[in-house]
Amino acid sequence: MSVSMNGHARRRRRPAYPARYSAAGLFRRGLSHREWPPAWRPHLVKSRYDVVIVGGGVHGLAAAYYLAANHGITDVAVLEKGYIGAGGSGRNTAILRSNYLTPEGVRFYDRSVKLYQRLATDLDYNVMFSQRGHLTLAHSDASLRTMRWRAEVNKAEGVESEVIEPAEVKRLAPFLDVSQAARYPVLGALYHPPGGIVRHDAVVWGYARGAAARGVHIHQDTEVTGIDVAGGRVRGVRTASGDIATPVVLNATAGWSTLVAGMAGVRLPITTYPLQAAVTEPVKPFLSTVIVSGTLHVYVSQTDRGELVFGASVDPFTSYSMRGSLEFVEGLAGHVLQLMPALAKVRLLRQWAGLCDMTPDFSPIMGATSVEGFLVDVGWGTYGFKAGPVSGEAMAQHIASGQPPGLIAAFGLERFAAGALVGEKGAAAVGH
Ligand code: PYC
Repeated sequence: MSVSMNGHARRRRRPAYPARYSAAGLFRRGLSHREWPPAWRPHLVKSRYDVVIVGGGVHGLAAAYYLAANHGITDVAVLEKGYIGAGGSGRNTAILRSNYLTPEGVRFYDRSVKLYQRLATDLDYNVMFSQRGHLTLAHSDASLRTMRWRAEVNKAEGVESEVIEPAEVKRLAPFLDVSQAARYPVLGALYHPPGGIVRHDAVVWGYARGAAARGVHIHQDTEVTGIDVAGGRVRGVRTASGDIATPVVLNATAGWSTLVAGMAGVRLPITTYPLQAAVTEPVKPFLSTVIVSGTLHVYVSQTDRGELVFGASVDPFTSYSMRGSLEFVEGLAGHVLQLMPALAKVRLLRQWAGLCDMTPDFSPIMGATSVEGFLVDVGWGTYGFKAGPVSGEAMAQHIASGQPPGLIAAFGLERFAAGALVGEKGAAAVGH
């Protein structure tokens, strides 16, 4: 049993998965040539829901899943203007870590890593989380100092991180040039064994399937065009598929978070920048950790298929454009070759961009707003994907209980007026 928004006890629904995924099931379907049923069924948009979530990325879908799974709140619609995972959730470089700088950040992202560790089992969906370790390289005394600081905060919060010497870096990543002859010699690194990579589209589909199995309606191609507010509280949303009455709207968008909040008359201290990434052709496995260099503005990991996935810092201008640029790949290639000269002949396959909503302190904005019933889970900058599970869990708890859980209390919108910022820039994967 759990308690609903209006205080009534509800019985938790057992998930009615369309099909359980298992090795035996795979074998049986292979033999019988029977198709797998769809992961979830489409529904008509209803004229009323208990909760409407704007944004069908990992944050919105995770919130819907935990509302249903943890609190028995299933009369929930997720509205996505494109297809699920079309925004930041499908455009990030799928890196997970919790080696942040502030105690609030470390605790928060550590909970996310823990949820990711059991996500495949919870969702009955293989999200391919590989905890292969995460190395942030230091090329200057100043970055070594910040890494020691991060390592101490991490340890104090029970998160495994330590500063290691160049010889140990070389042992973990033999292809790195750690010689003193390098243009930016490696002086050490912050080593974070729990960090790794996950299959980002699987995370999105797994949450969508799990939420839908518990009664959540997922509406793709359903753009929110307006939010109705009267008497200081939210009343509903308008979409191209019809108006929806609801007492609770969660803005879980990235890139468009200020525009969606603006529909409810809420202003957010956010500016939006494109962040570009690229992937190479597959090569033999040689890189077993995630490597980040803030000085060289590059991070790289190798997928299970052998491709190298690269990213850099955000573009140096605000924009809603999601187009790749030649400047990005030229800069990226130069920096990658300084770190790993052996990659000179590897070809890029594809490049793309996503949108990052940057806040003044590089921490998210989560919780209530001045409009009653209108909540936000926004401002993720370059950290959004890794926070998906914990944000969904926390926002679901907030909606169910009417109070922000302690884990997100520091991330409220009111902190900007109160001057209680949570400075997390020092934990950014690359310079901004
Ligand atoms: O914060 O680890 C990170 C990250 C990687 C890519 C973008 N952000």
